Amino acid sequence: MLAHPELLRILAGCSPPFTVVFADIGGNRELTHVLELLQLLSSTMPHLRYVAVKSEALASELQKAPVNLQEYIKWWEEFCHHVRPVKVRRRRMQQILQHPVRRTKEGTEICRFANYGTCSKAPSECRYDHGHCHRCLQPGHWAMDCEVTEATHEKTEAMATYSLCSEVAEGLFAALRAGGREYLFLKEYNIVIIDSPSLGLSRHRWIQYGPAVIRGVLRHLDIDQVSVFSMGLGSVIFHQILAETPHLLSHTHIVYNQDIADLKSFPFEAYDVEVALRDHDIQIWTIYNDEDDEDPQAYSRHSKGPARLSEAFTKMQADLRCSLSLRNHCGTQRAMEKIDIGCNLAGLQLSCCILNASGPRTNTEQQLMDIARSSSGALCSKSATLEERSGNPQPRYTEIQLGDRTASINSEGLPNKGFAAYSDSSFLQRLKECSEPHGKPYIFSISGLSLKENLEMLDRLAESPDVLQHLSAVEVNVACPNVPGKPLVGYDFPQFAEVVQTMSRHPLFTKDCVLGFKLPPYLDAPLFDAVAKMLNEIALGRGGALGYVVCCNTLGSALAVDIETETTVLHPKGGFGGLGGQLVRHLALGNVRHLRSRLDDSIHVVGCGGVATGEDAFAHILCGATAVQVATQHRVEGPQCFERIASELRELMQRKGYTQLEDFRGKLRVRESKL
Ligand code: RRO
Repeated sequence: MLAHPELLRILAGCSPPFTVVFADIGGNRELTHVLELLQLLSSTMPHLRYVAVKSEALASELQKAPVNLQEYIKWWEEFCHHVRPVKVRRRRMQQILQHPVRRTKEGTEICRFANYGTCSKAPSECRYDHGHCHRCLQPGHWAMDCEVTEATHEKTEAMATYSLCSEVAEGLFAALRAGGREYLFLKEYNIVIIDSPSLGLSRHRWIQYGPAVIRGVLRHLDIDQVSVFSMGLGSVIFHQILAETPHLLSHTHIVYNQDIADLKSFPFEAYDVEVALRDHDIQIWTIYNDEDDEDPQAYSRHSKGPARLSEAFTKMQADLRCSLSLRNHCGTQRAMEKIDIGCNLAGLQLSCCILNASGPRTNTEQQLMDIARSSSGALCSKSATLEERSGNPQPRYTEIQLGDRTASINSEGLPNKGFAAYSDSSFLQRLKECSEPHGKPYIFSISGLSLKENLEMLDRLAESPDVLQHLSAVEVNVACPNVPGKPLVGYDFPQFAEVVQTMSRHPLFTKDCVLGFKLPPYLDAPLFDAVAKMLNEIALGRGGALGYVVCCNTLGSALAVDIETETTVLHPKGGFGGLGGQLVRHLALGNVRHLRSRLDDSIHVVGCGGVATGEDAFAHILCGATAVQVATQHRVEGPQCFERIASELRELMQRKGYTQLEDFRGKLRVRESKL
């Protein structure tokens, strides 16, 4: 410390300032050194309240000190005066090394020993140049006699905290001291070269004090944050700063040919670096440039030092890569992986409870392939009729934008490729292959124009084992509001009951093939009662094979009006169509809740209506849904919506501490106030 008081000055620049110091020197130090140290401490650290110092000599002198405070102070002053501190001389080597390496125009290194002291070698024996001044690089004199040295000598002395080498840096520093920070930008210099004489070329000292030196310089120059380009061992100093004081670093840094050389251990905690990267939005570009050289000292990323650093960082990145996609929270990824959003839908195992609804983007082979490849938990086809249908005339679909959400009105009129297309075994095989590695249940939606037509389709399926092997469920749509001349079966109770009773007894429905019904939205409690009663009777009384109901299809008789043209927006059926998306979200939630509370447990409820986010899916499940179908949002966003909604659901569950859907399914709490 006495030999390098500048280090203490750097420490003195810390904020908040030190108030207590323990001077860990040898207890047998000479009294003069101890006093010098105390004086140095009190002159550099004005905020010190307490200094503990090990010194046998001082302890024995203090035995003689008076007890009275006034007398003690006087005694101490005389004592200090009496024991004069002896200035510690810098060793010559250190004096020499405080000067940076400089070369003649021809590129020979100039001897610093000859220039600033004496060189033990004769000029002819010394491998360095003895003929030029180290300061002005002119021949004929040495730096000790150089005019430039004379002129700058005082300045160098005055900059005891650190010295800056090179003329650019000196000019820069002078400008800074004169308050001209703009100089940096005007001259396009933004480089401070720190050449601390006391650290010299010692790797170990640089590692030990380098970060403090750099922090001291930054504070002195009033620089809040820096981007770093570091090389070799400098990268270790950078990592130290990163681990200890990441707030000093801006977002992007370059590490070139990093090396920890022969250091036995890392002078920083790899864990702290990882935390700093994560919490401070910092990225590091690591560049390796192996030197193509036979010299064993030549840089190679495979040599021990670089390899050790790189290994530590590769491990870190593995965690960071996961966390980046999840908003930079390491550990979140692992926690998210533990969250299970799979479900058992009436015996069908779904790895994800979010799936597509029959309707949008389910008509063509390509559209179904896209869903197979997506994160949708199952694959549901467009409602099929026996024969192919082209549907109603265009325009038959419109969207209503409500902020960042979308509602829709459609009057498609059941366009579909026909029963055969969706039950072609080779097509189903291709779908299965697209859904690998885990595969997903295939739900065949049918919407025959009569009960007879529906039964005909069931019969054909039952007769085709090569189709059945791919089939997980048949979802009977009794709720299409758009087929001209065909009122909704789901609103025509006697007919609806007959359809359900007849179809649920069909031999197709065994444990390998589940029967579902897609219901229209109901708007009044007695209707829910009636529907639930009818479905429960089948499920309980007759041992029918009823697996689930979807709540709910679009709300019919919606009308989109064009104010400008004063016409209907849609052309078919007088402009009326089925309302879906955001505008039926709450109606769908109500239907899910109403039916869940009335239906036998063996009949599952699938929520459908206005699901555009993970929160929407969560709400459906909270109301009792086993799984959730997406229709309008699938049409708007495409099949990538399933992955997004699923991950939003996971995030929401993680935030709430849920790990599986059972943790909150159907657990909506009803708030009631007493009068
Ligand atoms: O095709 C349609 O017009 C249609 C059907 Br099948 C349906 O079930 N629900 C709907 O809103 N549109």
